[in-house]
Amino acid sequence: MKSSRNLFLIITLVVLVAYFAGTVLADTSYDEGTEGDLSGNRFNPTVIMLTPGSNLLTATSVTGDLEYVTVIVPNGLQLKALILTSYTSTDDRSFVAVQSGSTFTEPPAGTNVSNLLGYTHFGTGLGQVGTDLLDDLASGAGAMGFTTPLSSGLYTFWLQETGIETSTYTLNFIVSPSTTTSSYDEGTDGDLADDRFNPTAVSLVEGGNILTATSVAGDLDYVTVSVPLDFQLRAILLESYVSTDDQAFVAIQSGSTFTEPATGTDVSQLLGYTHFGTAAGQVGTDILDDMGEGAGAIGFTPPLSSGPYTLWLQETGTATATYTLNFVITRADKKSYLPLIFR
Ligand SMILES: [Ca+2]
Ligand SMILES: [Ca+2]
Ligand SMILES: [Ca+2]
Repeated sequence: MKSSRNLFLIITLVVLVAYFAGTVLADTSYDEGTEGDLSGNRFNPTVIMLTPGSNLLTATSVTGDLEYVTVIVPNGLQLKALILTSYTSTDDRSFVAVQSGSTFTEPPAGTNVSNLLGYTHFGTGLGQVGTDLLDDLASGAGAMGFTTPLSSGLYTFWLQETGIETSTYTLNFIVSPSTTTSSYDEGTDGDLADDRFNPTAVSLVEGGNILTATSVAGDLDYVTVSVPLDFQLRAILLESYVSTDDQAFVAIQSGSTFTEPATGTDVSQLLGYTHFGTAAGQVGTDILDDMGEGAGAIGFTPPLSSGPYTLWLQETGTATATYTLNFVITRADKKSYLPLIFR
């Protein structure tokens, strides 16, 4: 009875994932449509704490509507890109500028450009939809300029549509670990263990830890990752996913073995699980939070504290799937994680 119910859960999940195919998942998001207009006060901007992976900001602006938003890039992380995901307006461009810090010191009229870290126009008129705006911001003429990525700290953005046409756009703040280590690659290090009682051991270090694996029907992959003392597993970014099957499966348990079998799995014994792949637009996003929401499992909200965790990775279909996961390890105490201003 139990296994058939669990199979039903997994089938339900597959259907749900398929239903949401095409939507872009975000690890954090702010949408003016549901969460209210972004602050118009440059001395008291709306604050958004960025997390590793994808952070969506959707805003609507028109003449007179100023938007100020401060993003926090925690220690150990960096702002890698600012993708213009979508832009809808009869005016083909809006404006964005950025300064370091938690306020925007320059006024919207009589702005001294030399006090800006950077600025750019953005929109359909400049063919930027789907592209990175961070490098455009970095090269704003007369501004201080910067090199990408932007390191940990606070940055305040001033967004504005100066025209009388309403513009609605979505920006994706892409956050990655500031250092990255190659941890395991099946291509060179060999197939991950098929024996759930004797998984392949991978130790994790501060920053990003890259694991690349290939799976197909019949190839079970079990890996035990150890989160060091005083550190946390903050995210597992799906860096890439290549397969004609648009999703594979991953589950996680605490400890250094995987107690549940691959068939007749009792989902309630799992810490979490999720499907992952291109089906639900997860490439570039964190899948650890998706695992924490696996229906019927124990469940968790990232980060996960120090200790061993065992992952069961599997591609159940006949199509080979190759994927790269990035385990993001950050310091556990808040003082070491958040920028100086919060200590
Ligand atoms: Ca607005
Ligand atoms: Ca494998
Ligand atoms: Ca294997």
